[in-house]
Amino acid sequence: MDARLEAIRDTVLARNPGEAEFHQAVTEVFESLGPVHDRHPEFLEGAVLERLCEPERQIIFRVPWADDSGRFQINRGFRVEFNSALGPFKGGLRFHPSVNLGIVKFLGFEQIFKNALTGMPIGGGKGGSDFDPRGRSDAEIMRFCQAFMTELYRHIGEYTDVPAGDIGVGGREIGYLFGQYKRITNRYESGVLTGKGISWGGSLVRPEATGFGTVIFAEEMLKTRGLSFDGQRVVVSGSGNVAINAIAKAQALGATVVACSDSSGYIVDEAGIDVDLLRQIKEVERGRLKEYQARRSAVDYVDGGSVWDVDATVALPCATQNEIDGDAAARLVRNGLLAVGEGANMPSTPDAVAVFQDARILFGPGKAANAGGVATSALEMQQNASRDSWSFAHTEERLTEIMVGIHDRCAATADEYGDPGNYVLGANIGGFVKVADAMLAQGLI
Ligand code: NDP
Ligand code: 2IT
Repeated sequence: MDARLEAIRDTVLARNPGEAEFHQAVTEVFESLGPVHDRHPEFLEGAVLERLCEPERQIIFRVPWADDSGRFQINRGFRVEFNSALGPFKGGLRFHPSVNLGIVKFLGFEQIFKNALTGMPIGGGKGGSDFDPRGRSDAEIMRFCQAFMTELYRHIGEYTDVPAGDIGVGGREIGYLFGQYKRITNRYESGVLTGKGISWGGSLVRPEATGFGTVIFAEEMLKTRGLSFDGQRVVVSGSGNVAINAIAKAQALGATVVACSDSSGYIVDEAGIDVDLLRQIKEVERGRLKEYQARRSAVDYVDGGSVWDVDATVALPCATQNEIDGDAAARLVRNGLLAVGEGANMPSTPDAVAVFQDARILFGPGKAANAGGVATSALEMQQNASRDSWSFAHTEERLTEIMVGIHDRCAATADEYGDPGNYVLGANIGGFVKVADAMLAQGLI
């Protein structure tokens, strides 16, 4: 890392002790930015990096709610409003027991660059709670969401901060959150949340957008080597929103997706995953992946273990951060891997990224490859602002244009900085320069 940037990075780490994932995300971005600072001394003079690493505002709050037996439960809520240079803070809410400030800050930090890469007018933020939705009734989920919004509402708004979903937060939760926001504020402010239902201000394609977008991005990478998804053997991790839609799109493009996972285990279905069955189990019944095996022939279920033990030519990690380590990456590379498209945020450890890059694997980092979700959220905001709703075909066309655009910008930036094919460099520099220019133009804020 460039020595000037390393000194700034060390200060950031010392000021935010114990926030391991935030440290990892900051370090990874800084490693790309040395050459930009050679060309743009004004960024150092303007203390852009120091400002970027300090969120504009961080909100931590108590979320008190009552479970079905009447017992009082207390969770912790977070919203980190990281950077509003390009637009209102924008980013998802994660409900998962692992959520803490360091995780919310890593996600919010990544979101700044991701949102910049989309070319849409959105700043970066993220939030969530250590609430565990697993095993909770619908009524408990509703009461939790209402309690969460009872504090969050005062900090958000269509021109201020626009949350959406992430792990553990999908259409059901956004519905309860929106209902409570409307009740408290007495305003039908559609643009305050994205990922809404279609009949009340949502956008077609938003549910599919992240998974579809990741595959579109990976397809563009494959094209640079004269390849495509057609005929590829694909492994996807996770079996949530991003994973299911990535599987559907990859198979629509002619690939066979042979495996996917949840936090308990993974399935291997050599005939190609039956997406309708997977949706039925995960989205309709809210069941566990294990149930897939009993309902289809010739399927292996491996309890525990890592889905990255399954060979693939294309890997699409769509579960969570740091799920592929250096050893898993090396094994995949030895066994014929061509490309990785990160549907999740930061799923590859720094060691894994190094293995992929050293082996010249096509590697699409999350902040570029999974930007289709937030980009389509921005399309939802556009539709809300104009009180319009677009067709599936039109919205999907916009998503495709945006993903191809992000791919091409990352590739062009990597070329410009002398490291062709390095999408990590391209995404970090491309996102950073846009935000940095806007921050300088807006003065010392
Ligand atoms: P979901 O809650 O719909 O699904 C998450 C999936 O990942 C589940 O299968 C879950 O398994 C698995 N998973 C979650 N945490 C862990 C863990 N600690 N260990 C192993 N498996 C885990 O979330 P999404 O599909 O929305 O999100 C997946 C990833 O994509 C996240 O990294 C998210 O930040 C990222 N992302 C999401 C976007 C969106 O639009 N939703 C946009 C861009 C990125 P289990 O059910 O067993 O917990
Ligand atoms: O990580 C992400 O980009 C998301 N969870 C989606 C954010 C959004 O505002 O749609």
